[in-house]
Amino acid sequence: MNDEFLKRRQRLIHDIGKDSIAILASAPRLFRNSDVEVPYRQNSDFHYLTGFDEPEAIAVIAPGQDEGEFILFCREFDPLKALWTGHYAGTQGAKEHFLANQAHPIETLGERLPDLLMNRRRVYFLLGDGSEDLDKTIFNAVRRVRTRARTGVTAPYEFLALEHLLHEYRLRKSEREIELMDQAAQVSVEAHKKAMKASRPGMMEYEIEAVLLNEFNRKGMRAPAYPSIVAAGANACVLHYTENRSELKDGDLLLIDAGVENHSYASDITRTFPISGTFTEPQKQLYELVLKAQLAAIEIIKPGCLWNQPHDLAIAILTEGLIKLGLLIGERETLVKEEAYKRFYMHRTGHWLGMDVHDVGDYMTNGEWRSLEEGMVLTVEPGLYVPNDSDIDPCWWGIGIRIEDDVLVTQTGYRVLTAGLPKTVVEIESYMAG
Ligand SMILES: [Mn+2]
Repeated sequence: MNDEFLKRRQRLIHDIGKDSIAILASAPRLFRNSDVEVPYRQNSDFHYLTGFDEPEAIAVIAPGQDEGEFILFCREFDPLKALWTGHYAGTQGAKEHFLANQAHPIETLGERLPDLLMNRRRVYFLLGDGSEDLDKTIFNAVRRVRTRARTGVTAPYEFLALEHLLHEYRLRKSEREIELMDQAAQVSVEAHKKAMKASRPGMMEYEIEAVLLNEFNRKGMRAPAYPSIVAAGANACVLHYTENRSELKDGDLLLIDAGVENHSYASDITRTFPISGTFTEPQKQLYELVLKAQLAAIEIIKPGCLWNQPHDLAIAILTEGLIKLGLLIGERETLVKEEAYKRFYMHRTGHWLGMDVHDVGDYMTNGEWRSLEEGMVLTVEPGLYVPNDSDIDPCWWGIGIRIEDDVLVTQTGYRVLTAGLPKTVVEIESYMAG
């Protein structure tokens, strides 16, 4: 993996050039309460360039720097501290295990930075990533370089958003990244299968959440990529429902939106299935409509397909189906134009997927929807959510359905990373009965 981090830094060095420097900070440690920490998760951009997953670190990429181009400022190793917190790299480890050309104690950043900034024109740094301390340190260092002007030294005068470059890199996944995402997908598929099998009337949503988390943990992937949504019945109509405290009732559907993270790479799956193991007629009709939209949206994915095409296709199919079921009245084109479907389908059909569950990368470039390219990964997740409104036939009330898979754009089309999880009505019913 070190090769890959090295390659990424070399790419950045090539792209920003010798008169530039890039500086980024590790994610801060977060506290849940008093001195209890939230499990540490490295900043995705920092991880992408360094693989160094410790807090209190600053990475400097300095093209052409004599003593080496990758400089890591980190916590100096202290055996007494390690007794409490466990092992960490220290400056020696940063060089040995993370290929830093130079490593210095984090406390020395302020005094060393002016020399690194000297005679460079541009500074690339992450804008708005919350590391205000680093912003201050950078600008202080620039001021100090300016005071040396009379010795012929020049200070940087262009400050650019590093993420603009990095997020383009991150959008196209390497083979190794796809491998990590495949592993995450497989574990999430297995967890969803177990949850499907375990569900029965009378259980609580949190018990099903426990089944998911158990499977994640058992596979050594200890963090979900986002809080799991386990939503029975009408709870499914709350898009970001994470309370997970209701009872699973006979005759209702259960919507599960959950995925694990593997070495910083996310998976993101949603399935909706009947708690009793059998769909009612109205549930089945809506389910098959969402499935039809999802399969059609996936089917058109290939290089050159525009970002919004799967979404537009899903909307057309859902609107058409809602008219047939009597949930919308009117002509398809008009209803699509008026966005009448938004009453039942209010979110987009997908998002980039990568280190962040809603991954980075522009969806539009030069005012146009972006073309999909080989190596990009996106979710396809249409849904329908029917409110308990008096003008709607009560047989549909409170039904919430979403079906979501993770899709890799390949050279000629697509590959569903999350395949192998029951999805059709027949597959789900027979799997739950088996
Ligand atoms: Mn998603």
